[in-house]
Amino acid sequence: MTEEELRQQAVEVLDANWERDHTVPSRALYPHQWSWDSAFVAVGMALHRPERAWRDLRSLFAAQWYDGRVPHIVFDPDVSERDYFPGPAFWDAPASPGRLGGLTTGIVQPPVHPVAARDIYLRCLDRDAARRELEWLYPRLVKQQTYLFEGRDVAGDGLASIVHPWESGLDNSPAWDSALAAVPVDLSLLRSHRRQDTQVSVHSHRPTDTDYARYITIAASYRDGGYLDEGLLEHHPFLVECPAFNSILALAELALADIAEVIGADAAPHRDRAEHVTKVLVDRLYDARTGMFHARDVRTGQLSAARCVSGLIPLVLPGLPGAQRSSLLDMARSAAFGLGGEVPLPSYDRTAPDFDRLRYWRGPVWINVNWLIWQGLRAHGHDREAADLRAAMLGVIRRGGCHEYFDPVDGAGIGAASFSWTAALALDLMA
Ligand code: 2M8
Repeated sequence: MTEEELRQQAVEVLDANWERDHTVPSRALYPHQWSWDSAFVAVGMALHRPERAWRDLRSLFAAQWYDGRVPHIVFDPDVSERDYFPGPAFWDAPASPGRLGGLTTGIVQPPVHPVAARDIYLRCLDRDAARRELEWLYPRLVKQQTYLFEGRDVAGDGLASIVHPWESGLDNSPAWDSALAAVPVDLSLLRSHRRQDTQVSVHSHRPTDTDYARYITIAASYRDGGYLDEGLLEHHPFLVECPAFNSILALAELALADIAEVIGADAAPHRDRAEHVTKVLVDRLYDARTGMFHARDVRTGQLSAARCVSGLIPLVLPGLPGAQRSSLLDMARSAAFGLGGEVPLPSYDRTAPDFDRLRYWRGPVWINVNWLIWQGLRAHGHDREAADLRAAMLGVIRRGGCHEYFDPVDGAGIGAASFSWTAALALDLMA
């Protein structure tokens, strides 16, 4: 497939996944609006349909809660409760004044949206119209950051904690295994709630039933506590500081600084916060023994030993100190991740005994995290390796189509076909 044919295919995928005022990640598997998916999608849509890119972000932020959190899913009321589990009835999110509108979950995802908003602006030919979009979004983006910095600083160290693996976007990553081990497994929960994902996707590619039982227990705990963040350390079963989530939090501040400059707001506090988070990330989540970043279980204080792609994402931060930058590059180039090879970086250490080439975030290649690493390589001036990674990403997409993820051994497309962020980021890579 030529680049032009891929561009055409990617546009078709995004057009087919457009629903009224948002893009669904995949028609069959994910029929609602997801938070960080909308941000990645907006980056790619900015090129051919900027009005939809803005609309996607606007519809997501129209469902922002009063406390600033942006829900990880905004449910489409026209989609049956049976078509995605857990749906709105399970989440039972509080009605106004808890949230502004729409049926939503009560958990969040990484705040990629400021990066998307800045990138759409830069690509829009009508700068006045784009500035008005930024003026609408900016206070809402800031409110999301404030929620994460204040509501979610569970450890009091300046990093945001996730309260559920789904908040990372890297659902069944081995990064959570040790923290999840403390969460009881009640498989009877899956008898009362039917998983829908395994009806439309291959079961052996998806998180296990044990994972799902734990996901339900953790989500129910947060829901039953009224989605309040006070006192989480005393009673919530899962609290983790994720290096990818916090890197994106800092990156969001850098994008907000750029946006602030466009709309005449003060950029300096954003740059200061980005610098501070970068420093705390290094102090708290970097392990000199492995030369990469690891997730911290806030309940025990322990760093996970797993070497996951999330531990390389701090590379996206331009202010990362030289020592960490070079050790992350060494790790990325090593046999564990294989930067420079034909296939992009896997989600988990290829040399680990439990590396699983097919199971979701436990081995397969994902385009969104590779896109972040590609941004990092460029930010640090590694243009040749950035070009190699770009070629590897486009290579698997051209051979396999706009799949959700790819086999890290042979590059075959797996997971949902016609997946939105793969299509959108392919467009961005070819821009
Ligand atoms: C996956 O997560 C959802 C739950 O949020 C699921 O498995 O049902 C993840 O890959 C996540 O990162 C993504 O945002 C979502 C929709 O594409 O799917």
